[in-house]
Amino acid sequence: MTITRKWWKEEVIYQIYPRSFKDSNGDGIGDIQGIISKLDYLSDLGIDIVWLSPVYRSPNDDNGYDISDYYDIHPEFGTMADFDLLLQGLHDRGIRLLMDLVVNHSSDEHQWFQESRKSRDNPYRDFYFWRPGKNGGPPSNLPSFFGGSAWAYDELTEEYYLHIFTKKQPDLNWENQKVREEVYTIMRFWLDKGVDGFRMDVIPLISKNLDFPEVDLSDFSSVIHDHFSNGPRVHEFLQEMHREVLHHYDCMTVGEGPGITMEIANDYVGEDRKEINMIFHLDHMLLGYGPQGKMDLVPTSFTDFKDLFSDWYQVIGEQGWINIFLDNHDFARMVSRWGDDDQYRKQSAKMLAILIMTLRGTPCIYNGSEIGMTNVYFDDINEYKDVETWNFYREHLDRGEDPEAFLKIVHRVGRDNARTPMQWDDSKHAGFTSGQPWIKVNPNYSDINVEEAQKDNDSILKFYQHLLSVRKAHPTWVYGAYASIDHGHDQIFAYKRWDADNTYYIVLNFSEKSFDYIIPEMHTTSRLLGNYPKTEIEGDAIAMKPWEGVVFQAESE
Ligand code: ISL
Ligand code: CA
Repeated sequence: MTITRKWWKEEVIYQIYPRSFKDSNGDGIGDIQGIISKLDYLSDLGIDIVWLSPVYRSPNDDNGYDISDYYDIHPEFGTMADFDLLLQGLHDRGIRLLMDLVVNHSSDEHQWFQESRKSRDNPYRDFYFWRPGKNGGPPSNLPSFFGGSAWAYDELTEEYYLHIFTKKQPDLNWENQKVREEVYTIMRFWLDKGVDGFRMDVIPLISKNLDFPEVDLSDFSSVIHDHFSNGPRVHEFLQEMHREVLHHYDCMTVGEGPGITMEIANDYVGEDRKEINMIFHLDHMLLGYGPQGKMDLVPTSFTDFKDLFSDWYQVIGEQGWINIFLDNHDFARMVSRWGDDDQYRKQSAKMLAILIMTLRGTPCIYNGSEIGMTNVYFDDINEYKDVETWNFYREHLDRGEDPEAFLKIVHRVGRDNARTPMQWDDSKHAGFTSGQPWIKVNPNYSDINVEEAQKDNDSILKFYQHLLSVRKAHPTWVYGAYASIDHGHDQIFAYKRWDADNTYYIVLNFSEKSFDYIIPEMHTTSRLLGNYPKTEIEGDAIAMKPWEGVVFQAESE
């Protein structure tokens, strides 16, 4: 079998978090007109596809991942006319647009839920999961992702409804065919407008185990695997969605979600499955999260990190497809997490960019990481806005634990690390807004910003531009085979990508150490690119510099 060629395997995605990208009217909130004002920036960067985090009408409990009207634009972001202009502006530049499809749950302010809660016999009752309580408490001990119970009591009808995320994100009942039809109608509406596909939020969660049994709370990740994800009808639903909607359009789909493990990934993305095209699996992103999740960090090793990339490559094979990414709006900034956000920020951000662009999978760049934006280290909890951070904070205080210790964890894993405003220049609030930003700008904006990066030929931004254009000219990076080299090495991540015509050796130093390194089994090569002006080679050995990353191309043998 050979890999089928598809545009969505070759192109590069750029994720925009609209609230924090660019504010056009001074209210401190990024908006669609703001994005429109930066279209040439996106085009110059060389990306091919924009994934837009939700811009639908929303009470904004979870920054737009709680939708109250799937056919309307949130007034803070603009109007449908603005949206149409954005879509046109992107298409004019040859850039595609992916919408974020958040249909595991809606907002509790969605009209469906407003009806549903009215009475036990309301026609919309079965759009959600309502259950009677048990022994004076919730129907089961199922925990929510963001702390507390996944069940909320509604006095009006004296029953509980299910919410895997916040109370304001009730889970939609996909067992109900009317719900599925509503979702398909929403999808057609956006595809008919001309959008090019969807990123599907927590897609493995849409089918539930209807028994809602008691669960073992000592290990949250097994609750995800055993109870939230990959429910009994998930593949049936996705195949129906494909048949009813996707199949009729030239579009792409990427499923996000906790619980899609490598053992079952091809059930979602295998070509013969007719479900979705690719997934954002979270294995490397959840690395180091302990039994109680992200607030319970445990040590991991560099080999664990490398193993994941190699193992995923093996299991996906030529059947399916995945995304390659190191950050998004739910996690730390990649340079802070896997690189060095201090002395070697530039080198390590570029080295990580090489990794993203040279593994097999569709790369995704999160806005701001192309200029090496870092985590934010606020020392006052009140500067944080994320509902997840606040829910965990309250629980932490309830347990009588130290608030300072909590802040330290947030500095590492808080989602707001990735949600501070995009840093455009060194003017007040980084040129993001002329008003007061909804969340504080990272104080390092005077050094780290787009304007600065555009002036500096050696910037991270320029390096991304270069890498993206090189990737376009080297299809082996897209389709070629992969093999890890010297896998046990403590600092080096080295691998080979090849096909019948070309071979590349990629060698990445994940440390600030300098040392001589010989790439085992490397044949005659020339250096194609790297994150230092030049790579020092003596005999067979490379004098690796801190966080150095190099791509060698084998000369034809
Ligand atoms: O953020 C996480 C952990 O802190 C992830 O586990 C995250 O909850 C999970 O990947 C689901 O994320 C998606 O759905 C959520 C939303 O809050 C996230 O922003 C979104 O990416 C609920 O819609
Ligand atoms: Ca605005």
